[in-house]
Amino acid sequence: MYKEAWRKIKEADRIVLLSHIYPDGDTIGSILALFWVLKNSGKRVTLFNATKSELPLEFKFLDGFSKIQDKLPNNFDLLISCDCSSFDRLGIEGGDFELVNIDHHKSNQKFGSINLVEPNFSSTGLVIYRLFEENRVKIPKNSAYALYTSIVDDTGFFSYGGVDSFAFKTASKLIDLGVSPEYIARKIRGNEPLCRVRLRAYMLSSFDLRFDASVAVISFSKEVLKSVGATRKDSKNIIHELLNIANVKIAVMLLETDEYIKVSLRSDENYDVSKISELYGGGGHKRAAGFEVASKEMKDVETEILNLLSTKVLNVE
Ligand SMILES: [Mn+2]
Repeated sequence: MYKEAWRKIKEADRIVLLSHIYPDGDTIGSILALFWVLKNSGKRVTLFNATKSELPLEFKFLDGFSKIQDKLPNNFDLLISCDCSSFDRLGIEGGDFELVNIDHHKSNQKFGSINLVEPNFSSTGLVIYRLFEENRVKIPKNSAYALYTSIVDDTGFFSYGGVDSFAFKTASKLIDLGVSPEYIARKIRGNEPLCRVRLRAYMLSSFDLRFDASVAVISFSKEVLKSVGATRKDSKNIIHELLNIANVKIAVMLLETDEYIKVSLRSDENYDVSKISELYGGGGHKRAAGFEVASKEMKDVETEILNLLSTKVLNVE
């Protein structure tokens, strides 16, 4: 598969690299890592994200970040999607085109003409790394920085479930290529926007505990988001802090937007929250999953999710 995917990519001249809507460091790092390799080999490459205003700015230190645009070129030979579990996460219209789908979500819907999906890898950056390695592609320093960012962002700096020796070995090889782990950690963690800090302060003073304090829940209404000046992107990964509380097994975050309620779930190793996201057509992993619910009140969604968690995940009597 890795050889076939690379052959397909080499045949194309005009290539668009697609990251998913409401992007994270994995999808951004993956497209930027591919970007420099393809650009250096003379391809015409476009970096695409459909929700440009939601780009997390802590990744702006990566070379090429400012080239990410929300318009597709009129003509192209090939699309490559990175870290997207379903076609609608790309934010583009369907059409008659070739698409290489590179991902690591077990819920991936294999919507590409070629699907390079590794559900046991902890980030898509690792799939890109394997693609380069299998095809003996030399990795330039700016791509190495992007891949290292993918790896650390999707593993919470090597601390979430799914981290294995492959993640560490790859990180080690990227360090040998010149990556500074200290620089990347400082750029990502030391650039927290004030609105995010305020959103966290609200969360820590307002969350609820349920089921003998095994589930922590936080809801961010539109009013709350507005009062601290935060948007959806500022809530990214914020609920890990609730999962860190002693005894908490599952953390739930609800976030209200004009169109829907966004639900994020995190759990410890004994609970599979992807069971819930599957019921809503969402995606994710065993310990980190998410989905959106339209046309319902936030309070009702919360009650519904807590009921489902108690019967399907916690198995509370
Ligand atoms: Mn990912």
